[in-house]
Amino acid sequence: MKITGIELRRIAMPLVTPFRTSFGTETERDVLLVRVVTPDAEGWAECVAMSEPLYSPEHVDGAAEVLRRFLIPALPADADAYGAGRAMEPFKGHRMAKAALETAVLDARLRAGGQSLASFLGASADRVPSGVSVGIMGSVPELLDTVGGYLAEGYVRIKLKIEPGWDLEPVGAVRERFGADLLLQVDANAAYTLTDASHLARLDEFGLLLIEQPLANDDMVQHAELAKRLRTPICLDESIDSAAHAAAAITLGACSIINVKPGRIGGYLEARRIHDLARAHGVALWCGGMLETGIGRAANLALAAMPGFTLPGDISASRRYYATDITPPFELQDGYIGVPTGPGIGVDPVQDVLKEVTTATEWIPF
Ligand code: SMG
Ligand code: MG
Repeated sequence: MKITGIELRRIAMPLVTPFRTSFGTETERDVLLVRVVTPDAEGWAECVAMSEPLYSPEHVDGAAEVLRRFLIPALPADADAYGAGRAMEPFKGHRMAKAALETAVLDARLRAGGQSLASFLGASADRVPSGVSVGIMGSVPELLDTVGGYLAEGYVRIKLKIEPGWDLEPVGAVRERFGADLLLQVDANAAYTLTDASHLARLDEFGLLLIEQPLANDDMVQHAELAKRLRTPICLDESIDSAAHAAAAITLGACSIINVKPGRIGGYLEARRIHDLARAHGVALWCGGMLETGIGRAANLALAAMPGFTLPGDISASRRYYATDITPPFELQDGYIGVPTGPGIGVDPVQDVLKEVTTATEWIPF
């Protein structure tokens, strides 16, 4: 069935609590939603680009511009997700924008065919263990309270955001307070350089699952060098833009674990390629998060249910981020979140809520 049009919709979602990382503080998520309309189904996707290019080179206004000016005009009206990928390939970069369009097409096609995204991807689990990412706080007691609260809710793994000046002390305090069995990891969002290697090696004593993206995104060789100097396994996030990057990182020894974010790498088809590659090389995977609404969260749950996703990811319950989500909320049950089973991503926006948070819409007819 031919695509009749595509809607770009901007929504403003206040976070329940500010989220501070080494690159900035988020208080509100400015989200671009893509809705692909065909006569027999509509597909939804969420672009993970943030309002400023601080996590990655993309930002949400730029993603909207690239979609309306280049990607959507290049899309054949009868394209499936593979066709969408091919049509967008000539345009360099802009993987977050591409991922949103490809995923919305994929969702529309899967809904039309009655197949769930989880089944399409080859998911093997019906629920996934849930971790939570904890921002940089004003003090260690505040951090301990926050972590204690999340553990009481049932989260099975804690990730602490770190930066120079907020690393050994908070990590040591969390380890001491919550014990050796706590699954604990850290994420630096590229805040260090290789000259910090001996400092970062002091994290080894805390028995972390991994250290995520300690160095800059293009420091692939430096990460390989750092890996030789740390006992803590290195996980890459910002450095992995594609399956080709994943292959390079694995070959170089730059990481032994990958944080897969479909939005960052251009979509779920590329995520599945990384899954197959990593699995063949014995590299562990987990699914990251970009403070998604229920639309992005639903799709990530399908991915995280694939067999190569062997570590708990950053897919937390909706209420960790939003008081009211635009879909029925995802809830934690014994530390797990259920994988949607309906066609496509398996969830629909709640129209009243969606209307309330919408700041702009744009209809692009085919
Ligand atoms: O969705 O739970 C989430 C956020 C997880 O820490 C998280 N994401 O580098 O992994 C990461 C960050 C990127 C977004 S920070 C605003
Ligand atoms: Mg990260």
